[in-house]
Amino acid sequence: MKKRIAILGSTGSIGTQALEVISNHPEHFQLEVITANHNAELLVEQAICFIPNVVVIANEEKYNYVNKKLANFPIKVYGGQDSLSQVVAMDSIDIVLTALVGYSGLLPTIAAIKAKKNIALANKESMVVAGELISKLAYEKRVAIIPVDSEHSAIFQCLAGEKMENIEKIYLTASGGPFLGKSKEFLSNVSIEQALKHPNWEMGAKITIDSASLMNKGLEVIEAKWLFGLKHEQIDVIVHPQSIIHSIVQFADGSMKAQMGLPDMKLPILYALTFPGRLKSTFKRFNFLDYPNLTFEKPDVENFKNLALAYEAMKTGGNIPCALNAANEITVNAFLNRKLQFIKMPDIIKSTMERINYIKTPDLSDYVETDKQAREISKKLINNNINIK
Ligand code: MN3
Repeated sequence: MKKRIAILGSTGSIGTQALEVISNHPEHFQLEVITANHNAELLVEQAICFIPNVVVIANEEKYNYVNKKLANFPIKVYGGQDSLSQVVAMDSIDIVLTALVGYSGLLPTIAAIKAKKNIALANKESMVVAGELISKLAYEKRVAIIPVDSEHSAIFQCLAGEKMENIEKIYLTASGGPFLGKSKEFLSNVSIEQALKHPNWEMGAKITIDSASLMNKGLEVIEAKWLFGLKHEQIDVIVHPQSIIHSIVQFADGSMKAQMGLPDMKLPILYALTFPGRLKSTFKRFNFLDYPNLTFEKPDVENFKNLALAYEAMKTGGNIPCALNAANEITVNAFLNRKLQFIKMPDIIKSTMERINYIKTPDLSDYVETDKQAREISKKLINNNINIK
């Protein structure tokens, strides 16, 4: 039986790579649903190529365009953000790949879990914002959340056949991004173009900036806590600039397992879609002699404060990781629009975390409200260009 797949965010970096994976294995996968936020042209192109059952364009202004272009195809077209949460509940879906960017993935992810769909999770922000709620819900509904993030896929693969209580700790590897080893002076003057050049991974703009600021690793620490049910002291980050070891689990007896391979997101995507099985792929194989030196170093949390802020948010818990995420989305956007210096981003995030009302055990409406307020606070801080210590 073919696995029937919904891809939320099919026009992004993960979405397009997932379509590549699916088209390489037509005998195993069937595309049921694709969705996009703004990129109507690419969405139409993908729809004509794959003929899914349903297409959703979240931006309602582009609905007429998509609907007209697909009028002669046996494809249902829906528009609007709310449609995402509805289509994920369709009977004809086995697994939902959540490849949306940022907070926008939260409600559709929750809707998919409520409809008892297994999740291939590529939207780490939904776990950062509401990891406790999502993992509880997934447990109640007996739904598997299979990570697509390469580090978490690595941990997940290392844990096959293991008991969770035997995990001593995990090491999430970090490439260090384009500014690894750079001084504070250098970081004070970096341009958007410099920040968008990642040494190892080809990714969307938001995650590439997050990688440069180490916030991506911070978000991944929180994501790991909820995916694997870990205490914060069990999660460590180690910089590994070659991005060959994707992460490591250390067990109670001291044994360590690592998952390795050339950096290519298609591998964790394929694994998430085939778990617990594996399919043969033609991905380029690793050659040890091309990498005679795999190196490791400590992350620089002095110059890259975002990683420390994420640990702090995780330890405080409640709605603070949600505030961290919202503030980060606003500051990344401001940086990309040349309204905020790269080095100022952690100051805005820290101040937002301090200004938000702390809620220890938030429900979904508290998260929605926290996200809204944190965005307003961050925008104000950026606009006022307040001198923050
Ligand atoms: Mn990652």
